[in-house]
Amino acid sequence: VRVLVTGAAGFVGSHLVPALAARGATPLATDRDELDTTDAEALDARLAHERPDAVVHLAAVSSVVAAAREPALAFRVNFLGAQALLAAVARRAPRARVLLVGSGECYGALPEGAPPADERTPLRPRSSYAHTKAAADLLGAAWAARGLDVVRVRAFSHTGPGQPDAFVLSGFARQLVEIEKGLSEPILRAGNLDSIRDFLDVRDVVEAYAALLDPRAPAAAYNVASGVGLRVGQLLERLMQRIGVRAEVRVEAARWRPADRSIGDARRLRAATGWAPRIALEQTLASLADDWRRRLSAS
Ligand code: A2R
Repeated sequence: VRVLVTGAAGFVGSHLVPALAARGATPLATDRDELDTTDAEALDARLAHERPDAVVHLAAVSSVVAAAREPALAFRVNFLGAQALLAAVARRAPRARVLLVGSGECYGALPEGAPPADERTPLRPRSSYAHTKAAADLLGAAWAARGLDVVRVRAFSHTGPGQPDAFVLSGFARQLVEIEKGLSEPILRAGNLDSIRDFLDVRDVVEAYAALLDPRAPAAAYNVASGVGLRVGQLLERLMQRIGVRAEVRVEAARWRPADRSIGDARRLRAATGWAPRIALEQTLASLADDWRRRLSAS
């Protein structure tokens, strides 16, 4: 199976490409320099040339903060990029399965006491990032209704080795390892620690994506989630214990967003593919710490 991956040089792509190869697939990895997904002609030519069996669309403005800073760019890449990709697939590889990678953020904040969001939960996106991803999800549904084999993934938070420090747990791990190495004062800068998040290890997430490429999994929307919500502050506490450093936590206005609650129900994914997360949170936190120790010694 030949799988074209957009945004393959990013965080998830760098885990997905080897995972696909390990399963015996042939990943056709493209990064932004060789395939700009906002360039409809380039996409069309690439699809015509490769005629892949499947496409995993990762290319995106992937951070909530970056999308808030430049919403028009985020729409161009996340929504118009998805449109250009789906149109090119429809023309050039109409039987290919397309995994449109979206976000659990498209459900917005779960009310206190509400169960984890399943795929029938209404989309109530609250940030520019979530708006672009919810719009791309609806667009994917429209193309599916016209007969394209589109799987809409709604991935909740994920982390692991290689993640940029703009993402919360990776940013905490970097700061704590800097303190451990004596590179900075024992002060940890954070945003709102009261948000509830559902975290998976990126290595479990890419296994879910690989499983969803199996044509026996019905084309639909799928949450990729652990089903467990934890306070960001509690995650930070566990990371401090894991790394073995204490720091004074300073909540900074620039990082602060109102607290919200995001937890996903992935029973549909489990039923369709047999997927289950394998990596315990403690192992993810340990990998993040080791990765930052490596990255900071290299630099
Ligand atoms: O912005 P860069 O230079 O880091 O490149 C990113 C790339 N990208 C693009 N690729 C092609 N054409 C574009 N117009 C374009 N704009 C950005 O997509 C980056 O290499 C990749 C996305 O990777 P990350 O930012 O590391 O995101 P991550 O965490 O791997 O997330 C993958 C997907 C995204 O759709 C997220 O929104 C979703 O999972 O959660």
